[in-house]
Amino acid sequence: MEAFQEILKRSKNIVAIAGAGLSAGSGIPTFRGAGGLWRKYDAISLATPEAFRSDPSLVWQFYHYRRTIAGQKSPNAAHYALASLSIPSVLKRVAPNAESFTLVTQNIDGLSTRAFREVAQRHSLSERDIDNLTRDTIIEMHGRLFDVLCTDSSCGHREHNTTNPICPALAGTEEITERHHEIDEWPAIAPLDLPRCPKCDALARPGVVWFGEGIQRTYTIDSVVEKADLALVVGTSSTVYPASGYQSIVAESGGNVAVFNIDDDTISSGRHLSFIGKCEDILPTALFGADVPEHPKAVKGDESCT
Ligand code: BJW
Ligand code: ZN
Repeated sequence: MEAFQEILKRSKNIVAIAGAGLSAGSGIPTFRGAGGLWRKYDAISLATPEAFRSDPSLVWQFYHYRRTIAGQKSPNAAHYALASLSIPSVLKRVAPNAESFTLVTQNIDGLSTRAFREVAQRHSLSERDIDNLTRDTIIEMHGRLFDVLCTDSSCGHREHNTTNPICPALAGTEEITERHHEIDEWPAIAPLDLPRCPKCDALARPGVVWFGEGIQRTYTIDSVVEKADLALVVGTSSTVYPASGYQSIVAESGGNVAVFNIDDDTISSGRHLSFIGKCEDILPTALFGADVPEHPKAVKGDESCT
């Protein structure tokens, strides 16, 4: 902990690379661990563009289920700790030499952005500053669960839509998805009854990044990772490219890497600090020592899900 805090004090450009473990403490399932989504559901049938082209009904049911879970959850102490670093005055306090902090999250649940908005409002930031800081300091590289995207590339309309259910035909299907992990047990919904683009009425799709698709804001991420001299790797198995490579890029350019994970298997070899345990328990103290900012709404550990 002391070594980490010394590193933090001299770091100039800090990047946090986050994965599903960041939201586990909020009760959102991870992908690969015990109870993970890819242990129950077949990723190739549900999280690829080919799957959506061949059966949009199945894919929409899976994402409706995920939207229903995420919509009921709240940020935890690890989300708030990272969110606080996006506030320039707080960053200066914990890392006096820091010129930048960026969170690159693989998570699509929107909890990091929600935590940041709450923290920023408590610091009395204007809505304009909140929007600018959100754009500059939080990158949701695998898209957003509550974004909806038109499938007609000549339209390309994307919008944020938190309505649940997003269309009447999906109402109640979350219970079938929860109970039946085999997709052949799920109902068939006609494409015309699935979400449609509000601009051109073409079929709409979830605004997330599936296997084989390019990630969001690649060039920005590359420049953030290339200049970083400290990477905080929080709750990711580091198995999915390109996020899996970011910590090595930082280490190879002489930067420091600190890993926060419940499992030491995910920690790659090489020079790094490791904090083994739940990030929602460890990260706030690692960053703020005895001065952890209060976050009255943070989810408590007993709601966690790994
Ligand atoms: C805790 C905790 C607590 C638990 N505290 N810790 C062959 C070789 C190499 C690469 C490829 C390949 N074939 C294809 C590829 C590329 C592919 C890829 O990497 N596949 C691998 C699986 C092999 N990548 C892509 O396709 C990406 N695009 C791309 O690369 O474009 C160019 C390209 C295309 C094709 C070929 C080559 C290049 C896009 C990836 C999109 C990933 N999409 C998903 C779904 C998004 C939408 C959705 O959510 O449904 O993103 S998959 C899923 O995995 C999701 C996650 O963001 C992502 C990463 O998982 P994450 O977050 O690490 O979760 P877990 O569950 O794996 O780990 C959780 C961790 O938390 C664990 O370590 C726990 O121990 C820990 N933990 N509780 C701290 N409380
Ligand atoms: Zn459209």
